Amino acid sequence: MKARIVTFLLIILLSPVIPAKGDDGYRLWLRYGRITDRAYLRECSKRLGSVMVNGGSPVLEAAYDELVTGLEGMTGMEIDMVHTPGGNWTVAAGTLQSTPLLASLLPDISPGSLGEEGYVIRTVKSGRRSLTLIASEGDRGVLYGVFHLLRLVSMQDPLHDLSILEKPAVTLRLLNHWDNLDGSVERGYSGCSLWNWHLLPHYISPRYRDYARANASIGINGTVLTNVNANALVLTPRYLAGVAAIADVMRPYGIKVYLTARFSAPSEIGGLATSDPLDAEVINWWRDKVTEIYTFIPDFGGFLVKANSEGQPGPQDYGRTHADGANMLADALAPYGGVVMWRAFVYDNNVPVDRAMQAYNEFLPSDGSFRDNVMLQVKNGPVDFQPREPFHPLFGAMKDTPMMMEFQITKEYLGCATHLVFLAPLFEEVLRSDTYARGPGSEVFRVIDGSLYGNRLTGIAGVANTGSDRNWTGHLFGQANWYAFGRMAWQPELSSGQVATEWIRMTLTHDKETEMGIKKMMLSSREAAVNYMTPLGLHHIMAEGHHWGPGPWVDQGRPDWTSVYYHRADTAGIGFDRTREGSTGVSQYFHPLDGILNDPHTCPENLLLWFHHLPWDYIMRSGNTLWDELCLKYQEGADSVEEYASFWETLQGEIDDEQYEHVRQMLVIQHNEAIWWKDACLLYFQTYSHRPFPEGVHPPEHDLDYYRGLKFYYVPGI
Ligand code: GCV
Repeated sequence: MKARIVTFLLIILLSPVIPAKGDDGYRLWLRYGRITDRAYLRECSKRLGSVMVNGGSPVLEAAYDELVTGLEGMTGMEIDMVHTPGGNWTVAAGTLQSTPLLASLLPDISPGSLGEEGYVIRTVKSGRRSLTLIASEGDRGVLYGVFHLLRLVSMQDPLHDLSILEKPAVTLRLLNHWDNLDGSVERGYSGCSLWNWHLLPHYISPRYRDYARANASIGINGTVLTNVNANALVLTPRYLAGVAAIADVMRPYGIKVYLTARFSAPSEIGGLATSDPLDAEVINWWRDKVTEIYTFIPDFGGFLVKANSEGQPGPQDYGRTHADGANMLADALAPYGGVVMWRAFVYDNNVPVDRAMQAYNEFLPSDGSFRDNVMLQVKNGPVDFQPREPFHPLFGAMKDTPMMMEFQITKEYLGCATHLVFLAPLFEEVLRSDTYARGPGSEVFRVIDGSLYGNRLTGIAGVANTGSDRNWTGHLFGQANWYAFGRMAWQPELSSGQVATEWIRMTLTHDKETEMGIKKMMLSSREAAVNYMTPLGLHHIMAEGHHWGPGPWVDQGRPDWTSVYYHRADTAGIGFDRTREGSTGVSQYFHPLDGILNDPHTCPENLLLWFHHLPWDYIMRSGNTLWDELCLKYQEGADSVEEYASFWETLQGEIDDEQYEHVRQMLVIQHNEAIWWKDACLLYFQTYSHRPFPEGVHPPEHDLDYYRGLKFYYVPGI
């Protein structure tokens, strides 16, 4: 013991006072870098030096392993592992059932109050000893509690008088990978897929475990491994063996695997003449297939399905409804406890109705006709992950169907991985929007957590931004979006500011001033991107196909895939009229929101052109004309990025060199692209407004033909 104390003191004395250099970002927010604050280290040594472990399940083993690795990494102490309750320990982590001592020290925690995933972290006195307890009713809760304690240490938060009780607000917290079996990732900007199907199941990349650890640390408990534009081959034994191998790595971290089900699989790989969901042979095929899947993966989570959407097969190919299709799969999964997540992302250019209204029209009549193990997975907005959209009107409208939120963490429409855009403000804005479905206070997060209509099944999904890049997400700040998604899936009421603070301290710095500057940049970055891409409610004006860069002039091909369909600019004005006199889109929202949106004077200005077509000289609340305001917003967006780049340059020497240089270069690219967006869009819209740019707007470098003529090949993510 004496030797250990001496070693510890030596480590404290010899600890470097500046952070290590050359961080390639692989460790994400789980860096567990050495703490240099000596007072805090003394506190750690007093409170966290020896851990009582009890219980040997794989999940608990993973929890203890993480606790010891994390604490040893951050403090330099060698952590004592005590195996008997009577020993001289200071931290105990376990379930209330398997560790009676914990239950006796926490008498107020009644059975059933924490559940499998909830936990308490509490400081208690036992004689003269001060103990830190982490307890749950399930192994996964212990794991989450351990990660919470490690977060506190990593943030150097106080460790005394802890009294924390946490339970996830949402049951299924999933990443959706749009990863293809050939290793490419649809809308992926961080390298190739994490899943190496060529080597699976025989080679298990160490990344799989680190991916699982990262997800568990933020409460993610499921992963859909494959693209919604599905390949039926993943349901064949060759691939199922690989899925099982991944599931084995995920299991100790409380993560279930799910797959996308290609609706035409019975015909494609089953040799059947049809994939009609009401056909007896098809029903049997899926039953047998599901049974086979569970022999490979006994805790398989279920299927995510994109059907009759953007060319994917589905029940409507056979004259059946979405409910027929979803229920058939749900019946096959039900005996095993599996779920179906049926996507509501459906629209058809042959339907002469505003695309933003089609999913609502399609699904509302089927409310209540889905099996109990079906959830409807709905994108946050009614078009497609635009920089800003109103919330999807299906939230609140489907009273008898569990609704699952789908956010996009990968930045398909937000500058790919190149732009620094912190998405927590977007998530927060959507989750806190009031649907008014049951009067004021019917926020979207209450639909998602099931409290609005008392749904038993609840879920939230994020389209992943991970890939084979060494730092996982391409841009270092992309990690913050993965982090934010997990934290807000666990607790949808969490604020963007809280999430940003956590991520910055765990990933970049503990210096207060640096932290505040980075936080300010992160919290304003989504609005900046909206401003230089699609201000005032504009949407879907990006280049076609790859979706990178501006393309307001796109007018060829499927009308609902063009830009002119959405901005509707003409000499009279700009914007999509979704009022009661227009497409009537506003009427899909509850009262009084429908009326608020219907009137341009009450409609939030950041959604004005989503709901209204207005003249160029329409007077905005600022007193500017619409044209001038539009121009100034574009300029403001580009200026914000210039400020980020200048601010970042002041951080040289304050944060890790490698991280500094990586972000510095990315911000230069982002600034150039922000100017590109501004110039291309303003020159194009000027051909309709016939007005000069107001004072303060920098003149474009090139003419419109130049921007229209730019061609790009091999943009990633297609
Ligand atoms: C996976 C958009 C994207 C597609 C994506 C689709 C979807 O259309 O551009 O790449 O397909 O959404 O969410 O299904």
